[in-house]
Amino acid sequence: MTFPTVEDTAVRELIERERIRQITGIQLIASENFTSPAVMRATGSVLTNKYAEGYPGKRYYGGNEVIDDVEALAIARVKALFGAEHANVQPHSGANANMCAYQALIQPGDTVLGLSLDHGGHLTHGSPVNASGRLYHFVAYRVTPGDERIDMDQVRDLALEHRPKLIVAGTTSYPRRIDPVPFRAIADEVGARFLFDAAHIAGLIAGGAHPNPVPHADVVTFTTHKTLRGPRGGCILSTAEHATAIDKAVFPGWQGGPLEHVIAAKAVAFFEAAQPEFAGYARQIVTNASALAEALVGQGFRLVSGGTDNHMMVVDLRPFDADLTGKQAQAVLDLAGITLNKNTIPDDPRSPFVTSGVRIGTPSVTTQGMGPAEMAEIAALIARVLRHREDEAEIAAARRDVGELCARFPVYG
Ligand code: DSN
Repeated sequence: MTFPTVEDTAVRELIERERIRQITGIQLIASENFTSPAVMRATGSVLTNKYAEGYPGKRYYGGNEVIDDVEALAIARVKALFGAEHANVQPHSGANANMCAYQALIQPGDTVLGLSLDHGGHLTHGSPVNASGRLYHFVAYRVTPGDERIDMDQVRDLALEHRPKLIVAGTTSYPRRIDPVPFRAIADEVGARFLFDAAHIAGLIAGGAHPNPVPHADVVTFTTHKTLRGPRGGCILSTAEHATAIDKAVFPGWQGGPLEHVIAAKAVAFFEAAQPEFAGYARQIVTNASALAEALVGQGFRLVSGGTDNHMMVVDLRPFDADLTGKQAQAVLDLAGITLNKNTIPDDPRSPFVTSGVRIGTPSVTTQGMGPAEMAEIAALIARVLRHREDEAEIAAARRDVGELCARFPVYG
């Protein structure tokens, strides 16, 4: 054995500090979750040692007979979970999955319709600072000024005007249900492909709490670590028609060696999401989000679009306190052990680094076993900290209450 005998205590201590931060604070970032010990075991396994460029049965390295079985198992499980004809489980992230999907479906310079980043879309839906916006000609649809929801008439008008080759649905900070059917109809009307980015809601779809876009979309991309509660990573589902193009776009198109330890952990997560209790978990995420939304409104906050149908809400802080920015709210709530992220609201007068809003999600607290009663407690804690944001003693008292709440719901036993 030639491993060092001296232990790297610095990293061990940092991991322990982060573990304590996670379990003693309220985790409300809509794109995060607590993954299971089984998922973490797979992620930390010897599979990290193996190179496996290629696909099961077609590798560029020897010794992949076990790895082939791991990847084939992950593929079979995710296809069954979502009813997909084809799956690629290799994308390292959701951003990679989207870039691979674009490469498979369209050519550089082609026109694509996607939701504007500042109205809830993702960087990879054509932001000019992202490769998607540099490689492709994105035209943005936006939420309406009135009800702050995606307006399918506007999507259709833009599609008829710009004749995109691809229409992208799916969001990163949009609190409402997205129906894939009208998107498919518009794509068919203008001869476009249809990509659904299900990164945020993959777990809600797997649990039957939101409509499944797989029967309607050419390609569905998602991340495995958000509501789906798996390891950090991405995945692409497609019709059989696009299978070869998707696989070529992932490898050798965008990636080299796949992370087979993460793919094994994805397989574990797909297994867990297929268990009957996962449907209850997915429903509870949505129930908790509704309860938290209602309680926040009761505390004087305005919610973008008036509420939520999914796992998240976007809070417009201005009616609560016109001077309070999202940046300040995030920072002071961090001091109280409440973790969320600043977020632009539609047509935000403040910059994305400052913002007038915050985004709040319920996947993590639901994994901990919290329910509507705790959502009311959390809303009261958020309002208390923000009302007394200059008062160190009050923030410290709230921090203690946060710790007590979390201690009642120990996520890892
Ligand atoms: N960063 C993710 C989120 O928080 O929604 C999207 O990639």
